Amino acid sequence: MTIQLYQFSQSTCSQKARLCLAEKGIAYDRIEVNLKTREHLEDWYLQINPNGVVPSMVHDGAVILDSSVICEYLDEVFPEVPLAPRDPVGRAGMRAWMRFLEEVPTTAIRVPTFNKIFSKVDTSSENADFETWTDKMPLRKAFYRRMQQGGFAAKDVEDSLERLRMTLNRAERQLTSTPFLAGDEFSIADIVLIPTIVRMEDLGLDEEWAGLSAFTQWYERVKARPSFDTTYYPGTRLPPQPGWA
Ligand SMILES: N[C@@H](CCC(=O)N[C@@H](CS)C(=O)NCC(=O)O)C(=O)O
Repeated sequence: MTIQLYQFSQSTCSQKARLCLAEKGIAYDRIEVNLKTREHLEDWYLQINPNGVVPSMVHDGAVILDSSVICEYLDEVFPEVPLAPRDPVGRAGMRAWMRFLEEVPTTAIRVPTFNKIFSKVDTSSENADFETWTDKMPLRKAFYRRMQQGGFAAKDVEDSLERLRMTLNRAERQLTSTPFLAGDEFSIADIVLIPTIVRMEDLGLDEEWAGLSAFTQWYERVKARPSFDTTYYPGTRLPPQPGWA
C-alpha cells in the first residue's frame, strides 16, 4: 500500500489532508508542490490535478482530489480510527458543517492571506508576469485577477472578516453544547475548520475569538491532539514578517 500526498506545506487545504492522515496514523510520502514557484501550474501536475490546486492524493495509483474528499475517502478506506459519526443523522450533521466551512470561512481566509503575501511582491520581477501565469489557472483565475497586484480592497477584507466572525459565532453556539463540531467525537468537520483558525492566528486575527470561551477551549483541545504537531511541522505556518500589519 502506498500513499503520496502532493501538497504545499503552508497551504491550508494541504493541512486538512495532513491532519486526517495524522489522526489515522497512516504513513505516506509527502511530495512538495511549490505554489510560490507555480509548480501547481506545470503540465506534469495538471495531469494529476486538472484544477491546478493542492492537495492531491494518490493511493495505490488511484488519484483522489479535493481535501474534503480525501478526508472522507480515507475515513472509508481506513475505518479503524473513525473520523465521522456512525449514525446517518450525525454524519449528515458533519457534512453540513463541512459544506458551510468550505463555502464560508475557507474562501474568506484567502483574502487576508493573499493580501499579506502578495502585497509584499507586487512590484518584484517575480510578479511581473502576473498575467501570464494567472492565464494558466484552471480554478482561481478570476480570484487572482480581482486581487490584481496591489491586493484586495479594504471592503473585500471587511467582508471576509465578517464571514470569519460569523463562523466563529456559529461554532461557539455548537461548542457550547458539544465538545466537537459534529458531536461528542473529533471528526472531519473539525479538521476542515482547524487550518482556517491557525491561519487567523498567524495573521494576528486571534483576538476575534477572545470572548468566545467554548470556541477557545475547542481550539486548545484540538491543538493538544498529537495530529496537530505532526501536521504543523516547522515551516508550515506563516511567520509574522517584517512590515506585516
Ligand atoms: N477544494 C479544493 C481547493 C484546493 C485549493 O484551493 N488549494 C489551494 C491551496 S489551499 C491552492 O492550491 N491554490 C493555488 C493557487 O492559489 O494558485 C480542496 O479543498 O482541495
